[in-house]
Amino acid sequence: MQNENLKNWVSKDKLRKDFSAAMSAMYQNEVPLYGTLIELVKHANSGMLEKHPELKETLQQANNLNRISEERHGAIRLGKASELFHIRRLFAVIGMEAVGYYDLSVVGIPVHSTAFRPIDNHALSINPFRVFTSLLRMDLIEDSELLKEANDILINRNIFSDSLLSLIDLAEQQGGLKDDQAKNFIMEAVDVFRWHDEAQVDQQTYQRLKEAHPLIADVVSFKGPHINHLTPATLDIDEVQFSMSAQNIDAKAVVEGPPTRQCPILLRQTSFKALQEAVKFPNAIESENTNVNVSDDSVIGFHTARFGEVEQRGVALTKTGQQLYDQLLSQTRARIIPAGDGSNADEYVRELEQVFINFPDTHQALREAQLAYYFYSLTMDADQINGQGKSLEELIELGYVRFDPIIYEDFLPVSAAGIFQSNLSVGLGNKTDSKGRVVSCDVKTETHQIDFEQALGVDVVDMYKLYEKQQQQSIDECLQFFNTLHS
Ligand code: OOG
Ligand code: NI
Repeated sequence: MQNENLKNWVSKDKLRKDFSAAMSAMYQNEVPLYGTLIELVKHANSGMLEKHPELKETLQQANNLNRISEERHGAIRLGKASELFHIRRLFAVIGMEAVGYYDLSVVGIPVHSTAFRPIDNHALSINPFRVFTSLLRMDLIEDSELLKEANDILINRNIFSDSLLSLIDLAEQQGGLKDDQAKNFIMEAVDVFRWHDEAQVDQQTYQRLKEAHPLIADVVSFKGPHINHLTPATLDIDEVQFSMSAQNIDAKAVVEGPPTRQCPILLRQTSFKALQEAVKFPNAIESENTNVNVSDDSVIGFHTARFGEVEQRGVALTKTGQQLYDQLLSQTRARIIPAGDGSNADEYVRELEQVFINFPDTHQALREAQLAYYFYSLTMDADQINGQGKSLEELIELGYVRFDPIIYEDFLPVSAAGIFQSNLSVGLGNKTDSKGRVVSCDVKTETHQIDFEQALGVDVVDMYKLYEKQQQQSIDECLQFFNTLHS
């Protein structure tokens, strides 16, 4: 009976694929410019594959070619611990786990975050959909009256429907969902992230929340955690950045992350800026003591939060590699911080490129210095020799084993802060944010991780362990091949 049931579960990978597609369709509908961005990305990607057959081969070898056109991430912002707890359960149903902890308060943004994503190779190759998920740090609201007000609003907020919570319960109990349950689940889950053009606070409250921080207003004022952007992956981010401005799309002034390189590392990101959207606010005077009927008595205002982003992913770095990256980025930003209006963009890019000359830029050098992770596989010639007893290095030298970059699947706190800031129009270009906190890139991550994990209900997964394991497994498989073939 148990086995019979098992056969009927829709796989988590399929659920994630469907969810990601449904989210993309909803967002293209809500933000049509996102659809334009997808077209630009498709164009840039096919151009790149045509020009660089070797890139195509590399992607194919590491099982990453098919996912390119599907690949995307999104971002949401949550207001309270229980929301994070249930969001974790929701994403688990579609095979996504919380990986990494990012404390963005140290870069001037009052949130801490994780990325929900698939963690094993097979799942990643089918669909790598990720959601960068932030939880508001209410303890950073200094005004105690406003804090109480925000808390009261959030306590009463319920972002999950009862039927969605039941489906999550069911999936946990059964170990999966059947076809019709899966369809309902996707529909209900996507609904959580839908845009609501009616605020749940009056305009005065919205303004006060916004003055405390625009992010607080974005979370507390609305009925749900609207998806604030989706991000297709590109193989040529410079081309997409260029084509956005060629089409008069209001793009972010600089691409976040490392400079353009022969061997892309980590993650580069850019976006078109957030749109100004009309929002209905319930009328303030009446809402003091009555339940206002929003549709009858409302005020139109504006909110700026939703945008479209694009990303280019490169090789994952080891801790040593990440330290070198952090150090070079700090060095650059100690000299120049990109201004929000783009006025020093060229200068910033020149400085960044200059400083990053110190980051090796061939895969051979990156590998030898153990700065990056690689996926090892057999070449076509592998079965023609007796490689028994030979070391990995010898096998590479002889041309029987090849190595290809393991793609970075995670995020970068300083880049994330840059994305937040350019889309909230706060702080960027200053060394301090609106609260006078220093916007630097010396990221310390221990501080509030325990609180975050308590809210989440589990510990976050260590990304380095995942990359390490992936690399080691590929090495073991290669060596095993040579040691069993001729024994
Ligand atoms: C998240 C910003 C961070 C990224 O790609 O680094 C992010 C947000 O705006 O909520 O999505
Ligand atoms: Ni993003």
